Amino acid sequence: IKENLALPVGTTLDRFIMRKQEDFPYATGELSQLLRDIALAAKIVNRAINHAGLTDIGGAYGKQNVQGEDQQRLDIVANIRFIRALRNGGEVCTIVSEEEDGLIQTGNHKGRYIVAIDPLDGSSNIDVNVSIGTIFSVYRRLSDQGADGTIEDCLQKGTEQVAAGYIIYGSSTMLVYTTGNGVNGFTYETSLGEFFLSHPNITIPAKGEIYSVNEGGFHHFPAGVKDYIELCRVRNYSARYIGSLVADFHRNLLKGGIYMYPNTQKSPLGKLRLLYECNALGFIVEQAGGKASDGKNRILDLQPNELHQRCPLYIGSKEMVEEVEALLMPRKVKD
Ligand code: P6P
Repeated sequence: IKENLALPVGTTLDRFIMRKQEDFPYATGELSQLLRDIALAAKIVNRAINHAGLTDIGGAYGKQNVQGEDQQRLDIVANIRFIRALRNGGEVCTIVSEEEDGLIQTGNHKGRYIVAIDPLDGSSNIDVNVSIGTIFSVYRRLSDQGADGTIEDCLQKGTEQVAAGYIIYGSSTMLVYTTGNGVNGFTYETSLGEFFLSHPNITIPAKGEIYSVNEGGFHHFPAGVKDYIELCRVRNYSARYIGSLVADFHRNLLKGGIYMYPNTQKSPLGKLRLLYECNALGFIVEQAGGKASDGKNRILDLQPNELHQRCPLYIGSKEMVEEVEALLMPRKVKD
């Protein structure tokens, strides 16, 4: 299938989605419609972000989300926009959002899909004009159509994803996604209101010379991570950490590199969320030839037990992730 996917750069997202749907004989178009719904919301959120400096939409909202994080006004706007687009699209029965404690039932009882989403990750960077992103993950429901989706529908392993992607609102706005057949990137042309294929068949180099980690936590990291960071320094790798997961991930995906958010004593499972951050980026990175691990296990194999559970994340170039995993293996005590 990959061969005939070589659509020319400049193909619109719509045409690309239609073409990929043709390659799946039993596709009914519902997933295609879902992807269009996400792209629509992305255009609306992009406009809100670009005007944040000029409208009073920036800054803190004065409330905290279920994570205990100060909600930014744009977090709320993005959350509302993606939920509304998915509800109106009709394909999604239930949504898990970083901004909401429990399941969001759309009322689309015939909807066959579940979406887990971080509507605006890294939003504390908005007021300082640093790139931010939306991360999403799509599952087929396990429960029968005709009612709300269930918690079991939402706690599926990452291997069960049917699609995953992110939008990066940066120097240009891009949508990068996979439906399990490679990774493709689309750049938004605001004057036309269209996403155009700009990065067909993205593959991540097997190794790179960029490492992304908050070295402020160095003394609290597991020994294997400290050893790996020391190796990166000795090898004169570039330390690049924007503090915005989507921006750090996107750069490493294109150039090669590793992003690490380790566990510490204070945060034994790290900070990042399995359902709508680690699983989505894990699916994408594997489809691009990379690797995503919690330090020991493949991220996509982890069985979620609760909606907002956290996990440590080591993600990026395959050989770099494997090197950290090796250093994190329990040391055989020399007898
Ligand atoms: P720290 C942003 O809050 C975020 O979830 C990711 O986007 C980012 O990579 C990470 O947290 C930054 O966390 O602890 O390094 O500030």
